[in-house]
Amino acid sequence: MNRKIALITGATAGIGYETALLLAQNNFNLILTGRRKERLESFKEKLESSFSCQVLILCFDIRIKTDTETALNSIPDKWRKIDILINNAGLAAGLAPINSADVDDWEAMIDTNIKGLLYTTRIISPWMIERQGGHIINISSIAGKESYPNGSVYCGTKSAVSAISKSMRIELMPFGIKVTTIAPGAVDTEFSLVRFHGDQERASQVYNGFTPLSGKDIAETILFVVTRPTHVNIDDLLIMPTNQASARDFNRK
Ligand code: NDP
Ligand code: 8X3
Repeated sequence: MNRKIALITGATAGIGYETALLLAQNNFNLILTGRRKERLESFKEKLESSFSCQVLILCFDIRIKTDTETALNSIPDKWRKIDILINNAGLAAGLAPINSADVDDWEAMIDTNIKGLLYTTRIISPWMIERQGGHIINISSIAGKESYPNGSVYCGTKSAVSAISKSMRIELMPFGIKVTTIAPGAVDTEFSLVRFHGDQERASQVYNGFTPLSGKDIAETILFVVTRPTHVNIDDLLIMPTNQASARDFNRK
């Protein structure tokens, strides 16, 4: 395989989906993960027929260590030359204060956003070290830079992603491996629908009165980041809608 290989976690929707689409258009082969098997299968078919790239799909729940290990260790040898790992799978669950939030929501966020990212990186990074190269992109959030009320655990997980990412960068630098943290503001994906447990009405209110980022905006940023020359590492990127100036400041019309 002459094309570069990118592994994207959480490619069935939103940022991961749009990034897969754009990387396929730009001559990457892809390893795509997520829990929704039918989406992965139809996406693979679409990408392979539209862009003549090769796509390997892995269906697993990233919260479950053994499932993640089994799926990633099943990657055939010819696919293990992973050039780019995009740790994207993640979620917010609920928006509630510390005294009444649902503990199951907290566990889902911690297990997905922090532990899933760690399980994945623990398996893929040694393969990159062996090849003395690669690029890991960790999707954090504005919520990792600024905590907001009712978001303690989501903000905590994204703050953890940024902190882990900084250590990774230092640890992996001697092996020629790049590490980039990308922190988006509001992106209109399935994110809010998931956060509000399927409440469409509440989810749509999040983006009322301003134009949010799209998954494609983040995909284009990722494409820029992964196509810099070998000596350039984009370390830490905050990307916001024009009408969002902080986690809580929006200019809504
Ligand atoms: P979406 O809900 O649209 O997509 C989330 C993706 O993560 C899906 O492909 C989903 O796949 C996957 N995923 C979630 N939980 C699991 C799990 N347990 N196991 C495997 N895969 C999982 O959201 P976004 O695209 O917006 O989110 C992508 C990342 O961007 C997240 O880390 C999020 O925190 C971050 N982010 C989002 C922002 C936003 O405003 N949208 C802003 C800043 C950061 P499936 O359900 O098939 O398993
Ligand atoms: C998603 C953006 O502001 O809802 O990470 O936390 S926010």
